[in-house]
Formats: sequence, C-alpha cells, structure tokens
Amino acid sequence: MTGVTRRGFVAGTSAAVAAGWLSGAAGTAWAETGAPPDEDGSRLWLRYPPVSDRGLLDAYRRDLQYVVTPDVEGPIGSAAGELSRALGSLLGRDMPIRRKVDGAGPLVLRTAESDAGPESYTLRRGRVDGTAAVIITGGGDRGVLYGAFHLLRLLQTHAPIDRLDLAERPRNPLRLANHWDNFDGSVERGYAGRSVFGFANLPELTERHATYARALASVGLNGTVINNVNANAQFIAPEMLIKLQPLAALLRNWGVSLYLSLNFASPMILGGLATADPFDAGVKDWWRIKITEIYQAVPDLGGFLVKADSEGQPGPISYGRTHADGANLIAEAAAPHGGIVMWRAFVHDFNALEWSNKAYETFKPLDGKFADNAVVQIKNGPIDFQVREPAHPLFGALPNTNAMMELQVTQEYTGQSTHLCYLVPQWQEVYGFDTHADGSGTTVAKIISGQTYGRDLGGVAGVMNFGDDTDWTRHQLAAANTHGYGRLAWNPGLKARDIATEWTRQTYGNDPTAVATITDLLLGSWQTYLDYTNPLGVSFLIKGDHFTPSPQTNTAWHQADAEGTGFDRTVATGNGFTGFYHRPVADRFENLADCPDELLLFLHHVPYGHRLTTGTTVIQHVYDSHFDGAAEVGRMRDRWQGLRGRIDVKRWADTAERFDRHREQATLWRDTIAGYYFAASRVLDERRSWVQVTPTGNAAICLIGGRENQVRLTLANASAAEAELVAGLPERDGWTSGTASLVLPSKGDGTVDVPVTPSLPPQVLTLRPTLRSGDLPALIAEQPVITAPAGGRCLLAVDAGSATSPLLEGYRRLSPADVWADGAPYGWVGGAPQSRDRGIADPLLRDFVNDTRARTLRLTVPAGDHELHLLTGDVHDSFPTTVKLDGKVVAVSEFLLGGSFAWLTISVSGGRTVDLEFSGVPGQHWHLNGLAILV
Ligand code: GCW
Repeated sequence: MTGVTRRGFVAGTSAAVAAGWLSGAAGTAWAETGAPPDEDGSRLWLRYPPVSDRGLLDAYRRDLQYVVTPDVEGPIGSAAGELSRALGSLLGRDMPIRRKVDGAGPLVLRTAESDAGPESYTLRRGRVDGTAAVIITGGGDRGVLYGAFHLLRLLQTHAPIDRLDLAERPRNPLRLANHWDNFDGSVERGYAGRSVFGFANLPELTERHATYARALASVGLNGTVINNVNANAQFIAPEMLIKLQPLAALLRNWGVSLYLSLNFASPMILGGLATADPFDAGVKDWWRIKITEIYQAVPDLGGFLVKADSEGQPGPISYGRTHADGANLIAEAAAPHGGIVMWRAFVHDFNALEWSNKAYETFKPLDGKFADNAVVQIKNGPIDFQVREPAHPLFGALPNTNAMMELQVTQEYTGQSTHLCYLVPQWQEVYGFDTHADGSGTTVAKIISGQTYGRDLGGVAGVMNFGDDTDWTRHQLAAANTHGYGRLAWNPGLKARDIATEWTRQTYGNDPTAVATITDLLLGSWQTYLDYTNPLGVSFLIKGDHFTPSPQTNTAWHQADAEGTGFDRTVATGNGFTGFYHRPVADRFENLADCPDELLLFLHHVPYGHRLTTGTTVIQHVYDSHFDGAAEVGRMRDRWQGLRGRIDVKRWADTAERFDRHREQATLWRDTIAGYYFAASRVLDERRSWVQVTPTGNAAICLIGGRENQVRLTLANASAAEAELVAGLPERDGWTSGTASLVLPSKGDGTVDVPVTPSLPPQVLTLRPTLRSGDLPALIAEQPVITAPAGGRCLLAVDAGSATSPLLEGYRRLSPADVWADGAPYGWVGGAPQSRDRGIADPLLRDFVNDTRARTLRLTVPAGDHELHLLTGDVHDSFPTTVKLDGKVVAVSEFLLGGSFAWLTISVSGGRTVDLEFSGVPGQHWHLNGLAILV
C-alpha cells in the first residue's frame, strides 16, 4: 500500500488510484505457451487484462472509444473513471473521458428518472446527438455505477455487445456488508487477517480502501456496517466520528453508505449514565444528542445495527423492556436524520434444547411494534449459520414488521479459509424457501425484499470474509462467495452456475478448461462439505473453534445414543419448533414420512435403521456420505492440480496448498464422524471395514512434561472379524512414546494406555495417534492436549483455583485465600480474586482464579533469569487475560474458545519479589489456571 493521498481516493476518478490498481496487471498479452503472468489476488474480480479474442476486441474497440459523462464527481464520476481505466486496459488503448459526444464510439453515461428506482439502469444502443452510442442510463447516480460494472462484466467474460438491450433493478433495497471488525483491528470469525479498514490509522486511507469500495459497488452492494455487532462503544466517540469522515466520503463515491454497530449500553459507557433503560428520559436524550452528533460528522450515514441481549451484549431486556422498545429508542433518534436501525433477532441462551425456538418466541409477539425505520435482521436459519438449516420460521411470521435476512459470507462453520465451500447454492435454497405465509409462492426472497407485505425497507446483510491478507480472503476461491453474495442480493433469481461462471471468468480469465473446472469445483463444494460434516442436517458436530470436528463435545445437538440420532423438534414429541411454520410446511416437517431427507436429523430423532427416501438406512448414509465426501475432496484437489499452467502460477500454487489442507481436514472429518457414529451405533458399514481410534472423554487432557504419562485411547474394530490393533503416539520434538495393543472382536471396543513422555516445556497441541491392524484402514480422530512441566523439575509449580479442588501432582495450591505475607512464596496483595471449579476435566484445567477487576499476585522469584509460564483458559469461552509485570504489560492472551487453553511465557529476573497484575477486557473475567518456573 503506497502513500496515495486521501483526496485521490475520494475522487473516484483519480489517476493516483488508477496507477495503484492497474500496476502489476497483466498488461502484456499472454504468451501462447506457459502460464499467464503471476498475480497475487489483490485485485479480486476487478481484473481487466487485455481481451484476447481478436474478433471481440475489434468489435469492442469500434463501439467503445471514449466515455461521455455529465459528472466527474460522485458515483457517476467513479463510474466514468472505472470505465476509462478498465476499458483502457481491456482494450489496450486510451479511453478518454469527455463531457460531450464528439466523434464515433461514445459510451454515454446519463441519468433519467425511472419507475424502477434510482438504483436501476438500462444498457442500450442508441443515438446521442446523431451519433451511434452505447448508453448507460441510470435511474440515479448509483444506477449509472451499477450499469458501468455490468458493461465491464460483459467484456471481462467475453460477451458480445452488439445487441445490447437490457434493463436491471435490484430486488432488495438494503444490500449490505456486515463486518465483525473490532476496534483493535482484529476480526471476529475472520479468517483472512486483520480488519480491512485499518481503524488505528484512520483518517488515513489507502489504495486498499478504494479497492474495497469498488468491489462492493461492482456487485451492487449499497451499504456497509464496518464494526462488529459485539460493539465497542468507542466507535461513536467524538474522536472516532471525525476519523470516519474520509472513509464515509470514499464509500459514498462508490454508492456505499456507511453504517455503524451500536453498543446498547453506550449511554453508560460513554455518557456515564447510571442506566441504558430505553424508557429513561436521560437515556433518550443521550441518544438523541449522540445521534445528532453522529449525523453532523457523517450526514448521509445509513444508520445502525444492534445486537442486544444476545451472547452477553447489553439490551433492553434487563430493564424489563422489549426488543421493540430497544429498537424504537434508536429508531426515533435516527429518524430525523433519515437513518434506520437494523435490530438483530439472533437471541439465544446457549441452550441447545431451546436455541431453535428462542428468536421466534421472542420476536413473533412483537410484530407490528417496531418503528417504520426499524428492520429486524434475521439469520437465514434458526440456529447459527450451520451448514444446512431450514429457513428461519420468523420469515413470514412478521407481516407488520420490516424484515431483512443475515447471511454469513465468512465461513465460520463452513471450513473457514481452508475448505472450499461455495455458499451461493445454500443461499439460494433459503431465498427460494416457500414459507406459504401468504399462500404458496411466498418465498423468503419476496418477504425480505418487502414485496409480500408491501414494505419499503428490507433486504439482506452478509457477514464479510474480507481481511487484510493480500488476496482478501486467504483461500482465493472464497472471494467467489463475496461476489456471489452481492450478485444474489441484487437478484436472488440469478442462476448459481451463471454467477460462478461469471466470477471465474472475471477472476481467472476465459480459458474454457479453467472456467469449466473452477465453476464445477465451486458449485459442487457445498454439497461435498455437507457430505463429510453434516449428516442429514445435524448441527454443531464441531469444536469451539467452529472448525475442528468434535461430536463428543456437542452431544446435545446430535443426540446420538445406542439406538439412534437426531434432534426431535416436532410438536408431538419434541421441542415444538416445527409448529412455527405455516402449513403445509409445518406438516411436512412434523411428519416423519414427509420430512425431507436433508433435514431429517435436524427435525427428528430416528433409529439408525430408519430408511431414507433413497432406501438407505440413516447409519449407512452417514458412512457413505462421509467416505464419498472425503473422496470427492481428493478429486477436487486433483482437478485443481490439472489446472497448472492454465492460470498464473502464483494463484494456482496458493490454492493448490489450500486444497492439500482441505483434503487432510476432510479426512479428519470423515474419520471423526464415521468413527463416532460407529462407536455409538455398533452397526457395521455394509460397504467398508476399518479399525478406529477416538479420544476418550470429551475434553482436552493434561499431560505432564518431562516424565512418562499414559494416554488413554479408545479403539474399536469396525470389521466383520476379530482383529489385533496396535496404537501409538507420534514421537515429536523431544517426545518419546511407546505402543499398546488390543485384540478386539468384530464390533468390539476397548481402551489402551499408551506411554508417552512429552518434553518438559509447557505446550498446547493436538495429538494425532497412530493405529495399525494388518491391512485394515484406520480412522484416526485427534486428541487435544495441554502439557504442564513436572512439578519436581520446577522452581515453582502452582495449580490455581479454589481452596478445596484437587491439585495436579507436584503442584502447590494458589487460591483466593493466599494473601501475601512477607517471606511467603506468593500471595495476593490489595484484594483477592474469585475462583471457579467447573468440576470437569483434570485438576489443572478444571479450576482457576479469575475476576473482572484487576488483581495483583506477589511472587518470590529465586535469583537468576527465568521464564515464567502462566496457563489461562476455561471450558467456556474466555476473553483475553492481560498480565503486567512490575506495572508493564508483558503478555496478553487471545480470546479463547471453550475448552481451549494457552500458556503465556514471560521473562523475569529474580532474587526479588515481583508483582504480577492480571486484568481482563472491561466487564469480562481474566483467568489464571496455573503457573510454573522451570529449574
Ligand atoms: O455465529 C455466532 C458467532 C459469534 C457471533 C454471533 C453473532 C458476532 O460464533 O462470533 O458474534 O454468532 O452472530 O452475534
């Protein structure tokens, strides 16, 4: 990123921007042999290499010789600039911008009011001032911009333009990007680096901001919420508002409105009020004044997004008010400025049994109570962006309320930036879902667009997958999701294949083999991902990282026992969820015989022998789909290998590496889920035999470093005959281990203890056992492990927690009761913390000391230079813990998902007492589970 001036970006036509985004472009013609020139993915699908088809090039050159624009500022100016630069590059010659028709081949931009609205456009041929012209007519400025990108798409995909005659309008009024970007630049559920916005450097803008805005505009997105719904109130502090102005101006030039996520408790956090009660007059005043101030800074701000009373966020419920009361508080303050509030319906209590029902039960009774400028933002499904869910029952349940849909472009539960999972088919399924709310044909698409209930506000938000990685999405094929999200937001009726093909041509060029292969890879990938991760609609077979398979930690979701599996959400015998749908959907979901196979285990608990409409039993389907799905990933990888030389080497190699990891992970999923279901059901696969090793228990285990431990592994024989199984652990960096064997009858299982001596220094890692049994294939599931140094080899080894919990052997207790006294090895000064014992997991991991307030531990450190190791984590999610040594921050842990732990290491010079201060992020607990200084 270079030091381009801010003004350069704000004027969409600036040469400075152009210089940046065209540099490194494939400016030279592709060689006949060998791969095209290397690219780094930074230009996404906004690449404009010279048109290689000679006939087309001639025709394009004849028809498009210069741009005529009524304006060089604002979105029309951006359109003119983009066309000039892009066509210049595509057609390999200058594409000047003029203010009037003056010679052959004008590309004329203009606006004309249209019934189809200001964002609509037409692309036609006609005559302007007597000259034959290509004409982009926008219903307004944004329309012109969208028309310009449409024309560029045609050229990028080598489409003829001789009979140009098309009219377009967006189906959804709100087409937004939602970023879960934090104030500190980290991105919640972001898998491609840190925030694209560079909050810390604002108001300074870079070329990257301009590319961002262009990317959104190119697919018709018209707004962006730049900060996380888990909102930091600092985003609306006066200093920040000033810093946001240039960003808002840049976005505005590309037709993108800026929106902000709000923290509902802002009146308390920023305003020092004692309450955030929406009925409190002081609170109302505070919001009125604050929102006026926000609009003074950014007069055309789109509005606000709020996550309230959800996953620990503050909200109106604690004051005995409703979500409508909360939303209307903000809506009322925003209304005079033309702003809106998007209020999220994602509420749940982390209770698997209730989760699917909570949002519906909370919001249905509030229908009609929301202000006109409020929109309820509803996730596509009732849970949380699982690989497949039925459409949310709130769609069609709120006829008197503005509603919009939230989709997840970032692949939180769909392989992050490792697995290829093209989500356009998933989104199309939900857009096309017929709710029957207003008779047959009442699709989700029609409801959220506002069409069904005649509402002006509605649309769609997509949680973004962009980060500051050079290629934006780390897995370069994941940018197809960003593009596809936008294209569907514009028109949910587009065909998945057309969208995928368009993106592929724009991104990788028009080589027919490359186009066909990449399009196929994209289109099949969601089904393949479903196959090896999500049997028949089961949710949450995943660890807290939402990436690693872990059926053993989420039994409440799949309910697998010895007889069957699936979550009973029926009215007759389950949690009543199916009753939320309109008929006949409710009946179809309720009755086992009519329930679609792909949602069977989302809606019903069935015996393993239950037959699907295909005639296959549920258990056999689980096996087949996992083996077939993982095998398909191998074929996908091979097909990518076959593209070598057809696309540039750099991008090819980056994605080849992703496919290698994808294949490993798909195999891990296959082994973990098939193994788990065999262990639960004891039903042999009709087509395959294997032996398997699975973790014993459902939590991370703690091993002692520097001495021998026994790791207990559960082995099973999923073959028809008796087999001898030999299990082991890999010898890794200084670890030694042995093996253990077991003879098991067909369908038998048992545990073995495998000896292992980890190296002394503390570690957090995943152990991948080995398993052999003649020629039988082995399914291998992994085991998360924390190692703690042997107490006897430490100068100090401390197990922190309650005053009575069990202690790790060789470790001394640290509890809130240890108050500092002179000469003591350690103790709290100035107040003791709290402690918790979760009662599960081993002595070191199960308990800890914690607090929301900062607390200080004084330690007597023996003479010499030492490394001090501090263990932090919990079986529940834990927020960062900050450690200060003698008043200076020396370590900060990351946000840790439930069941994850981290060792923080700091250097101390001893022969004295030192003060360690532990603190957390405001309102959240810090955690200390243990502490060690090696000899
Ligand atoms: O998908 C879940 C995520 C959380 C997220 C939450 C939400 C922003 O795991 O990280 O928080 O949903 O949508 O609010």
